[in-house]
Amino acid sequence: MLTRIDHIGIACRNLDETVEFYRSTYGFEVHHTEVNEEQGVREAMLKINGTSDGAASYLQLLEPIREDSPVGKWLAKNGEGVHHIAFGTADVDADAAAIRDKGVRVLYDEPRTGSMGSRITFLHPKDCHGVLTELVTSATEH
Ligand code: CMX
Ligand code: CO
Repeated sequence: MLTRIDHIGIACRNLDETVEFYRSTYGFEVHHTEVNEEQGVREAMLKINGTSDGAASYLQLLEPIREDSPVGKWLAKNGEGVHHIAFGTADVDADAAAIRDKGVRVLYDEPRTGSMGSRITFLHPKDCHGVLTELVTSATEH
């Protein structure tokens, strides 16, 4: 079951400048940063609020480390902005399988590693009314 908005993914050209915008404009602080080589991004997670199940909601700021990565390609075409939304679930495997059975393309056969040791998969935006949609089980939940 999808129980929360885990994060909103935002594509940016310069992670440090974008982090500073969110800090100075809204007061959001960086909770975690990492490079995810497989996804081709350098990223910062800004924690917005904790939830009762031990997980949380974040903004995920994403700077591409390769032009041919999903975020690099998207930035070249669209410029900076909202890249994807991510729903949180305690069981990404079960939810991905159930959604695949409804005819929506799930991009990975098995969930891959996302921010902070989470397990993630994606639904094709063309099957989701134009929204690239991620499913996340946080490390605290698996
Ligand atoms: N939101 C909405 N539509 C998108 C999109 C996005 N983020 N990215 C691509 N599309 C659309 C394109 O506009 C294009 O539409 P048209 O054919 O109408 O022009 C179509 O999808 C194909 O786009 P493309 O540029 O040719 O890109 P690809 O097909 O090579 O890749 C996708 C698209 C979704 C398969 C790829 O972006 C992907 O695998 N995404 C999942 C991984 C990811 O995004 N990782 C970064 C985030 C990591 C994290 O969150 O931790
Ligand atoms: Co994400």
